[in-house]
Amino acid sequence: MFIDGQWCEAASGKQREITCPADGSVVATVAEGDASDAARAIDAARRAFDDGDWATSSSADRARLLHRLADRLEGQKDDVARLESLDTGKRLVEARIDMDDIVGVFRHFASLAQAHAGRVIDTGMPDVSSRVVTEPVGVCSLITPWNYPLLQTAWKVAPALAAGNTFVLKPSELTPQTSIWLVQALHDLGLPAGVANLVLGPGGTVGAELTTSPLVDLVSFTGGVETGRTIMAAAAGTVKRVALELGGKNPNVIFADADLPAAIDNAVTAIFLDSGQVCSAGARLVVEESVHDQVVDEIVRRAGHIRLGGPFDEQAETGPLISEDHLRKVASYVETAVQQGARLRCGGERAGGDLAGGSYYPPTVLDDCTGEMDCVHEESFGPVLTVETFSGDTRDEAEDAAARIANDTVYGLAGAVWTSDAGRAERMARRLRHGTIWINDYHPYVPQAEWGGMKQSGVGRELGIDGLAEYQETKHIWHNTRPAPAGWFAMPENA
Ligand code: TXE
Repeated sequence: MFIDGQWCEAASGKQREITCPADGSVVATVAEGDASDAARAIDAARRAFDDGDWATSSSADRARLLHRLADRLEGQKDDVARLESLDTGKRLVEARIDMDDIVGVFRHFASLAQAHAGRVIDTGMPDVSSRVVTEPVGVCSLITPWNYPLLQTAWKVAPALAAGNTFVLKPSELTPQTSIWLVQALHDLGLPAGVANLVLGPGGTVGAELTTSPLVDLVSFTGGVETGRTIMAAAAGTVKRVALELGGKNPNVIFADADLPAAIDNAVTAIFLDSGQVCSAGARLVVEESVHDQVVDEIVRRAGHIRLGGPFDEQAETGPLISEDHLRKVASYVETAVQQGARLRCGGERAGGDLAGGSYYPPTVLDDCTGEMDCVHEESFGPVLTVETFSGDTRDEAEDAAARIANDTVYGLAGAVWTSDAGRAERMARRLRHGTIWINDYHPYVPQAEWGGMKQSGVGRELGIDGLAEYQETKHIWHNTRPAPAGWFAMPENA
């Protein structure tokens, strides 16, 4: 762990083995901290914020640091991608793409750091200067999951540093290696001691301290909705600022008038990319009845040909699930779906043969799903596609039916609509209550655009311009350069 500019073991001396889910091999042994380690790290971050120079450093200096961090990652891309692949089991080629995205995220916030310095207000009073300035929020607890470990960390660390905050980072206990690389890189680049701290360990102890400590000002969390609720409640004790990204149950709506070859191919990627362990995965196919068979038969055929394999298997098209625990959860989700009446079209049983030693679950399609089934509402976070069908006698009825199904979820992270009718595309995009809508596409994102969820998918936004604002306080400074009595209350005589 890295606390106050020093690498250290856990106070308890405990350690944890990190295993690669592709084959169960041990790929690292790291410290396993507890609440006392988290408290030390928070103290260090607090001191660095209150007494150090970082919070008042120039935005140009902070931007320079982020650009140099991006340069370093570009130079070490293959090594860092390899660490990510070993921890997550994801294919090296995907981890490399993640690294390119991360470089883009650092550079985006480096440019933004200098672009939003506040604004001057025209009060109409010549003797008054009124301006709105931004300041860092303070000490930030950054809690990240295991599916895109360094990418999700970058979405938090980059704006936190760009805005002048100090932080304690707690990555998922399953995937710590690239966070270790990150804090070492920041240290090498001259970030003052105490600004970036890393504590490893479980959510129940380390995470709890990070979300309840009165010394923490902001908690930014990406993970499951249950944990998000716990964190929001924990942070309420001292009214911390919270930013939460809690996943989704994302509808991918295909109208009969869509470019079907493109829609089908993207529907396969939407759900099976990274074995469905993507918060914005297109896990709910919502398809117009007249093309249901054509679309679903082809998705099932394609799903059956997807090659599973480990990070360094060049033939593999997607990898394992993160852990045996997660595999059991996905398997039980599919079992419940079938019991509730969903029709299993492919997959549905863990992969055997050469893949039996890893946590592999094949692409799975559940057809004939309805809004009453748990599988349509709960996130499986695995390679499982549910299929719901809509129809309507008129254009408006079809759109109403599609929108009703697509919005019938407590989540609201992302969704897509496929149609060749531009008017319909625009109408649907506005009707869907999700934070990102793709029209005739699925999955791309850019760091310049905000990312985040409506409803129970979370609170706040990452990336874009708002992603920096999450880490900034706004202060209004009113300066009367010609002070005078207010004259509001009568001046008592002989006072
Ligand atoms: O996530 P957790 P888990 C969803 C997905 C998955 C489910 C559970 O549906 O099946 O969440 O996954 C830390 N206080 N997503 O159990 O528990 C934990 O140590 C503070 C969606 O792996 O949410 C880790 O660092 N922190 C998601 C982080 O929270 C706590 C990505 C995430 O773990 C804590 C991953 C506590 N009380 C899973 N308990 C997405 N939005 O992309 C745990 N943590």
